[in-house]
Amino acid sequence: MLDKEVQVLRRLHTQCLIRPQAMPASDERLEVIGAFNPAVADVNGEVVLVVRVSEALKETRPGYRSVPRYEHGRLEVEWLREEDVKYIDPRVVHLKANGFTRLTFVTHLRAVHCGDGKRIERIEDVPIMPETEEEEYGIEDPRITRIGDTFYMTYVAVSRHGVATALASTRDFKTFTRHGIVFPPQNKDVLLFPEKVGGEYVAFHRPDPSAHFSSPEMWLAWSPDLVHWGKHEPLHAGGGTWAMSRVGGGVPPFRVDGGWLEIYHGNTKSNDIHDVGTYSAAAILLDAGDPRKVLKRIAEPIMVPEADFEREGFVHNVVFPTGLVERDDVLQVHYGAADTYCGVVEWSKKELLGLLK
Ligand code: MAN
Repeated sequence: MLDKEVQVLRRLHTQCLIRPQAMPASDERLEVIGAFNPAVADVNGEVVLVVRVSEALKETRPGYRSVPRYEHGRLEVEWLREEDVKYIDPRVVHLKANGFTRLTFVTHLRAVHCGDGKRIERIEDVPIMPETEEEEYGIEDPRITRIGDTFYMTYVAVSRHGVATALASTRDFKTFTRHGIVFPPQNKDVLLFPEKVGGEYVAFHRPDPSAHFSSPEMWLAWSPDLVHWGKHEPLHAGGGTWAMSRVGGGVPPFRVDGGWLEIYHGNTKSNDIHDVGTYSAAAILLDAGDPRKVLKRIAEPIMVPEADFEREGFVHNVVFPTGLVERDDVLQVHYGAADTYCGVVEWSKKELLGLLK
C-alpha cells in the first residue's frame, strides 16, 4: 500500500456490486475467480456492464500447475510440472525452459443488466467467448463507447502472439460483431472518444512501457473509420510515485465544460517482483478541439484502494476505473477492485473538476 498518498476526492457512494460467485462458470471444469474491470454502457437510462470473467481450473494435481487456454474456442488444459515454472505474480507464470509467459486463468466477457447501476437485474445467458488464435488465453478489460446508435467495445486479446487490443460492436449486448485487432501487441487500455474531433475518430492507447526509457505514457491515435489508426503521439500523463510503474486510460473520455475529462489509472513500482503494486486513479482535462493538449491535471490520486474489497482479492490493492455514467452532477464510475470484484463509486462532478489545476 501507499503510505503517503491519500485520495483527495470525497466518495459519495461506494459499493461492491458484482462478486465472482454471482457469475455462472462457462465450463463445468472451471470456477469463476474474478468478475471485474467492467465496460459500461448507458442504454437509454439502463446501465449495462460487460464484465471480465476470469476462471481457473477447479481440479488441482499435486506437483503440477494447470494453465488453461482455448483452441478454436474449445477449452484445453495443460499441466506443467511445478519445477518447470516460475511464479511471477498470482496471474502470471514463466516457463523456465524459454522464459515464455502463461496465465494461470482464462477470461471471457458477459453482459450484466444493472438497472440504475447499483444492482444486478439480469445476467445474459450467452457469454462472449474467445474465438480466434489471438484470443486463446482470454479476452479481457473491455471498454464501451456509444457512437451514434452503436456500442463499440474495445477489448484485450491475449495469446502466444502477445497482448493486443481488438474491436467489436453491438446494439443489443447479445450479438457482437468482431472487427479484428486494431492495436497490435503489446497494447491495451484503448478507449474511444464518443465523437469525432476535427473530422476523425480519436483513441487513447497504451503501448507497453517495459523498455523503461521514460516514465509510463498514454498515447493518442486518430482514425477515419475506427479500424485504421495512425498519427500516434504520446500524451504525457504519468508522474508521481502513485503512477511510477504503469499508467493507462480508464473510463472512455467524456465531454465536460472546458474539454475532455479522462479518468485514468496508475500503478506504483514495487521492489518485490511478486507484489503487483498499488493501482489508483486520477484525472486530466484535455482541450476540446485538440485533445493532444493537457489543460489541467491533478498530482495526487482521486481514488486509492480503501474498502476491504479493494484491498484484498486475487491481486491486492487495485482500483481500476473502466466505465462511467453521468447523472446530472453525479459521476457514477464502475471499476475493477482487487482483480476480483466490480465496484461502483459516485463522485460529484463539480468537486472533481474543482480539484484539477
Ligand atoms: C497482466 C494483468 C493480467 C492480464 C495480463 C494479460 O498481467 O493485467 O490480469 O491477464 O496482463 O493482459
